[in-house]
Amino acid sequence: MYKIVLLRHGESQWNLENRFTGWTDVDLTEKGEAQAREAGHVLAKEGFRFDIAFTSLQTRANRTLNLCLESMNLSFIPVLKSWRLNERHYGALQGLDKSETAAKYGDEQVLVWRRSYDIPPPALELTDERFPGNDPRYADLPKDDLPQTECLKDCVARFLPYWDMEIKPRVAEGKSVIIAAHGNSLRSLYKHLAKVSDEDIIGVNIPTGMPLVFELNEKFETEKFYYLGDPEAVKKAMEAVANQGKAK
Ligand code: DG2
Repeated sequence: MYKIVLLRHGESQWNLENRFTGWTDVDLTEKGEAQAREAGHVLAKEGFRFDIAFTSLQTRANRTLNLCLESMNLSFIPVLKSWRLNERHYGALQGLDKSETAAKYGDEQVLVWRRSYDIPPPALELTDERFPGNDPRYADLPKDDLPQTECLKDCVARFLPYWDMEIKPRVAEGKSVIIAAHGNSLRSLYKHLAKVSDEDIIGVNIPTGMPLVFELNEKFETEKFYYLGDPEAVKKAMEAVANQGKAK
């Protein structure tokens, strides 16, 4: 039996401001930092101990991981970072207020952009300063891998090879793994591990800073999955995420 932990970063500045973030590199709020430390405390209390960690190339996930590991006295473990764990690219929506966008285009349209499996938000122009090709951290990526927008299907397509090639083999050799990433990049892995259909993934919302444990058998099939922490608080946090895309 293998156990892996998925952790969405703590509240970011743009989560607080309710803006579409995607590949925009925003930092954690103070509340987000506290959530990250608290996640570490909860994990330690539940007896978790990690051998290796994986995260994106984005500050909010990197810092969440560091703060979480620090509060577990595990700052020394190896951390592997990849753009493949980055948040789904939100295209031309990046920077816009989610509620204002819903007021302008309708709740239904925003739900499609946020949660549909295969309909991407409007794409960025290559000349747009938000295009990842303008960010030196992605300088080594092949041009074709640099997104102008992504739907969840695109995110699954880039995340799963990394899961198969880098993360899964470590788990199989007995390493205890934590993955600190983002709402939608983690929904990609969630969909795969929990075998969620393209239709049902629309209803899955992952809250910030709450450790999500997957228990897998030797065939890497999910036996069960659950959040650590108060179930009521988890439920409320999931609903709050769902409601972020509604007009006020
Ligand atoms: C959020 C997710 O990403 O937003 O890109 O706005 O997890 O990095 O804060 P994260 C964003 P929703 O898809 O839940 O609107």
